[in-house]
Amino acid sequence: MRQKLSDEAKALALATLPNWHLSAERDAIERRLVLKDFSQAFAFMTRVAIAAEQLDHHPEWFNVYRTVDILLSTHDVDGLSDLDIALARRIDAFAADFG
Ligand code: HBI
Repeated sequence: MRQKLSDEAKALALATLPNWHLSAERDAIERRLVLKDFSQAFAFMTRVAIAAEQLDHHPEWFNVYRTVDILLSTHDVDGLSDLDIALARRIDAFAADFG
């Protein structure tokens, strides 16, 4: 069973995820990415989708043209879990590939 992250664990994790911030509305983390164009944004999203399937953990996201807004939270615990942190790290690695 997934465990919900404590406030301390959240703070420690976020200290290592400088591109992410806590959502104002939910127990979640958010990041906005702006890619070079729509094609790059969709290619990025495709890589994230494959990682999400591998982790069996999926983002809540919104894409308009070259911008991708991502929110990560764990439905099963109605909050943040270590899977959100793991997926955030994978997302940051993909983002770095797109420059
Ligand atoms: N993705 N963000 C998120 N949160 C979940 O709880 C979750 C998921 N993807 C798949 C998944 N849970 C399944 O493991 C469960 O719905 C069975």
